[in-house]
Amino acid sequence: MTARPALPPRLLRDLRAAAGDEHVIDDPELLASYEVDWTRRFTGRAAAVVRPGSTDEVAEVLSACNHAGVPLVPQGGNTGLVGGSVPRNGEVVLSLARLAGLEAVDPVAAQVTAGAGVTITQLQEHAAAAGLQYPVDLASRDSATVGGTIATNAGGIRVLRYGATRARLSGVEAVLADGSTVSRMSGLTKDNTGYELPQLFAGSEGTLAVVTRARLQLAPATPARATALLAMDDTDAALAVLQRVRPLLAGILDAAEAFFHEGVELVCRHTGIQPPFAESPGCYLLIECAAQSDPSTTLAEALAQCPEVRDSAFAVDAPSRRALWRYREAHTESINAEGIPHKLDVTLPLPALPEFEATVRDRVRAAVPAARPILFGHLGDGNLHVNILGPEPGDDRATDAVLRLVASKGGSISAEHGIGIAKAPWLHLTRSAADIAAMQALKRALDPAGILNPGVIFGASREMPGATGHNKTA
Ligand code: 2HG
Ligand code: ZN
Repeated sequence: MTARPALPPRLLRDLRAAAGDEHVIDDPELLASYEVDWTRRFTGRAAAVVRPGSTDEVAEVLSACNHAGVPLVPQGGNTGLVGGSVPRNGEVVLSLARLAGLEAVDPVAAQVTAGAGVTITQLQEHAAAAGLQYPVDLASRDSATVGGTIATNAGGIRVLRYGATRARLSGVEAVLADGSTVSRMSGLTKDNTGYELPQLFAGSEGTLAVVTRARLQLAPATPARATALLAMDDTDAALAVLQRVRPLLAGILDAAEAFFHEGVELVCRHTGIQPPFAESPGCYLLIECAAQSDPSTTLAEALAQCPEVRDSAFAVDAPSRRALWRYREAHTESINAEGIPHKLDVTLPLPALPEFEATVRDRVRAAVPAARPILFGHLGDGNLHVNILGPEPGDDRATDAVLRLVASKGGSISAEHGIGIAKAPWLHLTRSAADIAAMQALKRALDPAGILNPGVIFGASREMPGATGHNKTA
């Protein structure tokens, strides 16, 4: 790892004046947890961590860094999986954790204003207390934050019903690289007055602006749930079931998740739980319905129409449903317990997904014979998480093979985790040269000095501002 760079003394003074002495951290021991990501694959030195407590303080921090030409890495819950929220090259880490304000729910508009540092669990509990729900849901809900999920347009397990984070955004307040604040927080359903900045910032991975607050659209609560774990011969059969039940479960289908023997074996070994079925099927499909009143009869009747189902487990009460979800949600932690994975998060057009699933493991092993691929994901969205254990963190041969296969089948190299640092070299596989040029033009316009999350999305290309590090005034 590179040595820790010192900040210019004047900038250090400005950061302390902006956020307060105790919220500028440069003690190496205290910096450590901000410098490594959740997978342990991405790590680097920070010059310092600054933890502003308000939008105005964020604006002062950005203005000072912009003036000094010192880059920042915005960080929320640090649950990202593509290296976009940890420092690479001595940047300042801008932690948004203290922006944790949650205003009262507006029950008429079913909206709420939340600070960037509010966690998804806090937001969900707040919405539930008002008889509503925040339907973006993901396994990292206890740590992932409003700001981070907007910056990455996080998806999760209910996208097939509610859309990803972008679909929840009624407004955003954000600070631009020069310290100016843009704000679209009125929550108006209709407002066609030029470029919609909140939608532009969603998924921009901290490269265009720093989100400080958001106005979020909630949904009616769906307290009654029913969950089925199904054993299928293969992914083709799982897709056939999904196609058959979708119209029968219209308006109540909340999740359709797939996983495979390799993952269940790992989850059982890691967590100590028993496999769900006596015989391991070719594909597991987890279906959940949610409604105002008990959806279990509707779900059971729909599944009775599906001859593809070989075996099933059904759950209605919360502990039994949690037990079924555990097979799916414990994948990430169980993989992490085995080693440092390469994480690929891809979408395929649904008709191409079964063949991809059937061939991708061989492609991985052809690239790196000792590699162990583990697949799981959000079947309803055509989104598979291809985790690969075995290759060294810097060995990209298996990644290259998988992402090229995805591109050849008309898919995307990132369904929900974003490009970050991890996938920047492959962006060109599924975005055209014109697309990339337009995105770079936006980046240059909003962040001419390149201080916001340099290297993320576009890589450290020489044409991009800020690509060469930050020694301007050091
Ligand atoms: C999930 O769907 C997350 O659980 C994480 O997107 C996926 O660990 C992964 O690769
Ligand atoms: Zn996912």
